[in-house]
Amino acid sequence: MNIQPLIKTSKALVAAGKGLLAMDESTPTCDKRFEALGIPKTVEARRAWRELIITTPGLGQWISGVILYDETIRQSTKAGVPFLKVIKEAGIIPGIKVDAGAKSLAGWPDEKITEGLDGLRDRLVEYGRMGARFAKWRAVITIGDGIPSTSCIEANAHALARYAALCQEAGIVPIVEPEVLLDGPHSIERCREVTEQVLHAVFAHLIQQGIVLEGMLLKPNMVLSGSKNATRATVDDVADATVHCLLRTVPAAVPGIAFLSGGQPAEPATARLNAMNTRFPTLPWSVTFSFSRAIQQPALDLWRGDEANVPAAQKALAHRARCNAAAHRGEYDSSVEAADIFNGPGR
Ligand code: 5MM
Repeated sequence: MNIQPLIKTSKALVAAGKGLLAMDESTPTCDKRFEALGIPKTVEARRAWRELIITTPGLGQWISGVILYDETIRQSTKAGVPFLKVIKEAGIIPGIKVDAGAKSLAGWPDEKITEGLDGLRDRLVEYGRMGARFAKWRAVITIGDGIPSTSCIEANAHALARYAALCQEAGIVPIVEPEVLLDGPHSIERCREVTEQVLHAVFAHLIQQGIVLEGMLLKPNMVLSGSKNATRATVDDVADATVHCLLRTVPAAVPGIAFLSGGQPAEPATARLNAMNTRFPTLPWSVTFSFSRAIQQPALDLWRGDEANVPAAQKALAHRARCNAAAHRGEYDSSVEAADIFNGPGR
């Protein structure tokens, strides 16, 4: 295995002032987001939305890598230019979601196991030939009465480690995404306890499978109060709980941590990332974003499937990318949030 390219790509993905944009929604997830806004659930609408994202002016200033879906990595712009060419010309590294989704875990009716290991070696070879330099696999952990079970945590941690080993064998950087869901009435303390337990298990399995920690990235949830908990943790509480949890679980050899947004509204997600970087300026890893909804949603709300709205939607997308890039540097504040992205002073 040639480790150096893996290390180089991992570092480039979490370079200062940059983060990742997840645009790897599977068709059912994309349909759900489109349906809520009355956008047609068609291949062409998905293609047009993804074209809007990757052709956003200046995107490469703030976005290091984009995570694509199998359908998307094979698509082209309306003018016939392959998406992969557009992405590379924007100075952005292409990546690919390779899991086959979270399915019911046999014997544990309220829990999920992510599938997709069968045939993964061959799929990685194909994606690597196409130009993907990193991959992503998401495991889903639910907090509830008596769950998560050890069975669920162990099964998902093992699958994540097997996936990561296959990626590194293929020369592809694995992004390891164990997502503890926001859904439910649980407290921030419970979220921290579960996230810590999950990350301990994930790194134990990664080490057992011989993963080169320097050539991978972690994509975790932030530690938050559950969506139905009446007590809302402050921005600083979230930053402190999240960083303390990560310091206890993530080896310093890992080059970067790129958070998922998990259903947080866009601005709080940015503010929480910023607080981690301002309150903990000397962390062993680069701490950045790999958001989907917290970058895409404001733009999708504006686009609504209408070509006339493309410039406004691209402006909104660029704005969120720029705000999150500022949060990675610990430089996000109300002036960055209020700035007019294409007309105001650059930052
Ligand atoms: C884009 O959503 C991805 C999952 O899609 P499917 O459920 O359709 O497979 C997801 O992995 C995403 O990359 C991350 O969860 C980050 O997205 P959010 O919206 O949490 O930032």
